[in-house]
Amino acid sequence: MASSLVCLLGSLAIASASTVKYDFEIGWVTANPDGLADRPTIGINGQWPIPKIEANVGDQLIVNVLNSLGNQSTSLHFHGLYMNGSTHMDGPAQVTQCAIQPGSRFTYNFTISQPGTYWYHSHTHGQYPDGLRGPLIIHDPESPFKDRYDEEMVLTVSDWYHDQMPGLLSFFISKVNPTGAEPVPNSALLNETQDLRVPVEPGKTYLFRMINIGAFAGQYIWFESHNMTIIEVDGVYTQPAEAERIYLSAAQRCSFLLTTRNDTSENFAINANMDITLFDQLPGDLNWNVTGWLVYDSAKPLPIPTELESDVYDEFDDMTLVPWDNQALLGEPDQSISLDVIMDNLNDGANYAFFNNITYVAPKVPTLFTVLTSGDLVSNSAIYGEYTHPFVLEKDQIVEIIVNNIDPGKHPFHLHGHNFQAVWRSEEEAGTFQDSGVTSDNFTQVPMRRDTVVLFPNGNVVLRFKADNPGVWLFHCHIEWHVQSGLMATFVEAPLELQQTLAVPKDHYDACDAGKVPTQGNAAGNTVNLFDLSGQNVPPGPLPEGFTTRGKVAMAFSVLTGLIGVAVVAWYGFAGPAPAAAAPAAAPPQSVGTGGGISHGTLVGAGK
Ligand SMILES: *[C@@H]1O[C@H](CO)[C@@H](O)[C@H](O)[C@H]1NC(C)=O
Ligand SMILES: *[C@@H]1O[C@H](CO)[C@@H](O)[C@H](O)[C@H]1NC(C)=O
Ligand SMILES: *[C@@H]1O[C@H](CO)[C@@H](O)[C@H](O)[C@H]1NC(C)=O
Ligand SMILES: *[C@@H]1O[C@H](CO)[C@@H](O)[C@H](O)[C@H]1NC(C)=O
Ligand SMILES: *[C@@H]1O[C@H](CO)[C@@H](O)[C@H](O)[C@H]1NC(C)=O
Ligand SMILES: *[C@@H]1O[C@H](CO)[C@@H](O)[C@H](O)[C@H]1NC(C)=O
Ligand SMILES: *[C@@H]1O[C@H](CO)[C@@H](O)[C@H](O)[C@H]1NC(C)=O
Ligand SMILES: *[C@@H]1O[C@H](CO)[C@@H](O)[C@H](O)[C@H]1NC(C)=O
Ligand SMILES: *[C@@H]1O[C@H](CO)[C@@H](O)[C@H](O)[C@H]1NC(C)=O
Ligand SMILES: [Cu+2]
Repeated sequence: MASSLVCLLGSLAIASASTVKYDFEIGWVTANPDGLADRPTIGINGQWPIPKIEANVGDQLIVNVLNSLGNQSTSLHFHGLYMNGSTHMDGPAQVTQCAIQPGSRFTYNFTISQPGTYWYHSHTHGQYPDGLRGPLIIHDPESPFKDRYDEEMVLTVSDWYHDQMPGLLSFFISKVNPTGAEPVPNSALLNETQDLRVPVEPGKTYLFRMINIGAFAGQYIWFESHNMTIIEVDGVYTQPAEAERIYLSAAQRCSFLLTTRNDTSENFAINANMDITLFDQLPGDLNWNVTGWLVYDSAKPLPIPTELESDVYDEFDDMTLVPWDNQALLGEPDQSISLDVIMDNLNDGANYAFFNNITYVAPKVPTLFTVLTSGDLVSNSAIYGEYTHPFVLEKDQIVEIIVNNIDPGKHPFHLHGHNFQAVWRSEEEAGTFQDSGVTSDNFTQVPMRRDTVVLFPNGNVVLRFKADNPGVWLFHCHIEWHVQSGLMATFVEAPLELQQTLAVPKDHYDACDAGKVPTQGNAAGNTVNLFDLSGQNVPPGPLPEGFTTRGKVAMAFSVLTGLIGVAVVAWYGFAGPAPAAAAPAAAPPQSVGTGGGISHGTLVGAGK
């Protein structure tokens, strides 16, 4: 790994902030982490898994990227970092930068102001599940827990597909998949392998930094005969909390202390089990669990995991965590944004994800460049286009986001540029927040904070944060399928201040030139009348009035499925270009879910 540490200890009086530099050549390698299939995988400097990034609080991080993929553009997002003063380094393509074209170089350069457990991944066209995902650890010499452990370990969980994302996505968002059934992973991985042995010594305390770097599956994680003492979630220190089992959704992190036993007579299984309630169908050959081991004595056997006595996992409830700093509930919001999560079909027959009635479509001009070139109109949300779903936040407002899940699936919601207070989370099936009768009197007075929170099926969450970080920040579900099907909104925070203070380096403009992406004007690239959105990128049109909604399509398909006795995921062909003429047609099984899999849940295809 080509990384170097350059100490910039200029003056003796200044704390030892360093510049940490990584040179990353992103390219294709072959990997086979589950031993089942070699596949082209996106690596760095010829390696996969990709390197761990490490720095200290206060350091300046420089990541020089060379895109050697040849056939795909890319970008890097440093998940959970505030990017305070450096929103242009946040990574999402067409939001804060243009994608890095094949053969091009691009430098990420920013200062890190926060300690904790993070990760970095591609934020371009659903690419990270193809391998471009790795840990990012910010060490803290001042950690309140620094005297509580002997050693630290980084441990990831993830899911793995044998097929590449471009092909999976063109199936997922298409008329042959009208219920929007997500491709089911082929395997679960622990630290990107299925053969993880963690050597431990007796009578020691370890700090484990666990990260779910997967695309889709949440995972239940536990260490047999050992408890965990949670001390950090998503970069926020917590009051120590004991847990037997935790749940990490895609993108969540958790650090915990684990004290080893005093004797070395046995080794113990580490379990990471994918949450199969997320899957519409369960392929018969899927092993959705992965096992690793705490190895006290390598001469002793590695035990097989103990089966749970019931199918209830009873994981630790992260809403009960109390931040170490005891930050109180933020006051009544200056701006409250209510987002209803809906899945529905558009007139191309494919299934999309919506916040309210909008499915995200990237603008022609990256939103940040619209901020920088829109003069006096910068605070008018209309210029950012309808389908980026923009919300302009004023400097230092208290912002509240209410998310109502009008969908029977779990969704892990992530906010860029901040962590938020999770002030309320309902149980499953509670309906919308507005109809539930819950008020701010019910909110947690010292709320748990993190940057990714799980919203339960047909439930709701209420989040609050202070708009003290000028930038363009996405709010989205972190299931990569749902990112691609549009479950995303754009927060344009303190844009006037941004316009006045931000200097974007030349290589960012070069990336746009190389990709022929305009850097001026509104979302449609219009520079004269910024309210003229003609030519903006749009989603497919709505289904014709009176035409079957997704629910009806799903129901019809379920009935059909029942009749023909095939419990595979939806295959459905529209008879012609006019959806009104739709007629269900049998189609061959897809490559991801092997045909003949066990039907999981009540109605195949009805739930999503
Ligand atoms: C890109 O290149 C990789 C590695 O050669 C190949 O496996 C993959 O199919 C290509 N993808 C596309 C979309 O052309
Ligand atoms: C990184 O940014 C700082 C200013 O924030 C600048 O002084 C420095 O030259 C930049 N380094 C690189 C390698 O771009
Ligand atoms: C997991 O992988 C990381 C590299 O990404 C490595 O630093 C770490 O030591 C591994 N963890 C264990 C417990 O082996
Ligand atoms: C873990 O915690 C649970 C509940 O607090 C307790 O019942 C159990 O004995 C603990 N197990 C170990 C190995 O400490
Ligand atoms: C290990 O031994 C120490 C010192 O005798 C004791 O305090 C501790 O409780 C023991 N730990 C376990 C898990 O038995
Ligand atoms: C995964 O683990 C759970 C919990 O122990 C168990 O019920 C299930 O049968 C396991 N699945 C497989 C495929 O081994
Ligand atoms: C969403 O609804 C609002 C208000 O009803 C309407 O103004 C807007 O055009 C709709 N947007 C889309 C994408 O349909
Ligand atoms: C909300 O608070 C009210 C008043 O304290 C209480 O009666 C009600 O049960 C709470 N609702 C929920 C869902 O906890
Ligand atoms: C960003 O920096 C400003 C100025 O130092 C500070 O007031 C603000 O709290 C920071 N925001 C975040 C999210 O760290
Ligand atoms: Cu989702």
